[in-house]
Amino acid sequence: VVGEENITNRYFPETFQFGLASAAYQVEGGWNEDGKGENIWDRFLHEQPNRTTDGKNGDVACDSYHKWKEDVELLKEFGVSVYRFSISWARILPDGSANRINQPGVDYYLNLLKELKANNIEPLVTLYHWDLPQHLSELGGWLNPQIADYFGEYARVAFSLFGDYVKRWATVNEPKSTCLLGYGNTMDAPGLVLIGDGIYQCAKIQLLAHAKAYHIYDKEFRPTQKGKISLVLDTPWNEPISDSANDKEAAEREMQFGFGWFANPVYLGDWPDVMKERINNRSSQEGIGFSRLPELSQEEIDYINGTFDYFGLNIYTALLVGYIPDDDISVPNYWLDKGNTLSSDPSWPASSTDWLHYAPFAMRKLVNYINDLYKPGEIFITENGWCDEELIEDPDRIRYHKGYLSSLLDAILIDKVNVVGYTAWSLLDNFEWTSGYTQRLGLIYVDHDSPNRTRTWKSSGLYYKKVVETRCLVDTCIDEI
Ligand code: PNW
Repeated sequence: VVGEENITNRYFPETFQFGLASAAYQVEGGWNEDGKGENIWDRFLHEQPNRTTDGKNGDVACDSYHKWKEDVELLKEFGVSVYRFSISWARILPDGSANRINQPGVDYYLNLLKELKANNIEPLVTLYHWDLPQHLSELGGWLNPQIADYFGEYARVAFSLFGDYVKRWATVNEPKSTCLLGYGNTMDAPGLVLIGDGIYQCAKIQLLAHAKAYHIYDKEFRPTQKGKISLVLDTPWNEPISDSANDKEAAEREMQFGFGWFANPVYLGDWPDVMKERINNRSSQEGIGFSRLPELSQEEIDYINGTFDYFGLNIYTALLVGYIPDDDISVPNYWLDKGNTLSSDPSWPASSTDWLHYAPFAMRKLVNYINDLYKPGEIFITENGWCDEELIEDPDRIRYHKGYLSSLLDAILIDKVNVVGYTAWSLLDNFEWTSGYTQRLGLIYVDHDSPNRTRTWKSSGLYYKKVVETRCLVDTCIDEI
């Protein structure tokens, strides 16, 4: 299989950090316990249970709100040095506003952070993994520019309460997913369909929110806490479907619309040119007197540009991208703005979910692309994982992590890209958004029918534990230890 030629006895550098990742709504449960406020996912799924495949929600999830000690125990058994988790905004600020702090929620995260510290596991803390406080959604959510101010206040509270424990922060997780799935189609909360305009406003406001949190950290906390802060972006690797100039250009445009949309303002300044041109042109052809892509003023460009200390990357898969003519102006729509056909190669093994295929070369190509174009200094792989249905013996997940980690090793050892860590998605089989509990990405199996949410090691978990211990991917060098 492509990418597996080089799986030999090579070692990850001593300083490379292995870890596991999760997110609050997907694991915590305790949705209304001890003063937690309601968030958009609580509201979305309580009102419309049919949004998920199995009709289930995150009310209990993996019950990590009660089982956090057991989670840390598992992390310790893995031997990992980093755990990526997210804070539930409404658990510490029930209305989203810093005027009311919920102490039991704060204590939950302090307990978790102290337990991690006692076990020598560093936290990588995400401030926003999609669970906006419901009150803020009623103010317009990510369409209201003032949400960036609320986010800044929330970030300040988090830095001051938890910052002594946290050396690596992520502000927002996958703003593209928040905007496209939450505001562009009915997939995610809050379930709005503003695919031609709202999604672009959402993007701008999330970038301003990220930048606000970055500047607050930079000025008020960095001098004493000395941590790093960035945001987490995701993209598949976009491979042209043929060698034709049109398809190559389409693949690059796909990167610009799907990744540069957020990466360019933060790492280079301003939206990608191709987005500005196409959306402006199409807006005027549609009869709109301004671009649906809101302009970034010079002041906003300067405020957002450079707000990173590393590059947080979620990478799962690859796509084949093909050119289609840009002549359909029937409706204002992101997918038409971008153009392109997307498909996957029949030779890439499929997972149980349609968007995810085994394409390990994607890892090496993408980290090189980022390193060359954005020059972030350091890259941290914040998510990478495989999806199946209900397996404890899961050889395909072993193949996945082995293949992608080998591809990453090529980038580190051969291409000299500075990738400093990897948190596999995910520690546990958790609430997989609109797939409910039917799609599983954990390295630890969770019995979601047992009141205890019993955790069981999968064969992939045992494999990853070996990798962490030996810093190597195959038995031949595992034997050398
Ligand atoms: C991630 N893609 O989203 C999310 O951050 C997690 O919360 C989620 O559980 C995980 O994926 C698995 O779905 C992505 O198509 C979904 O490249 C799709 C892609 C990337 C990220």
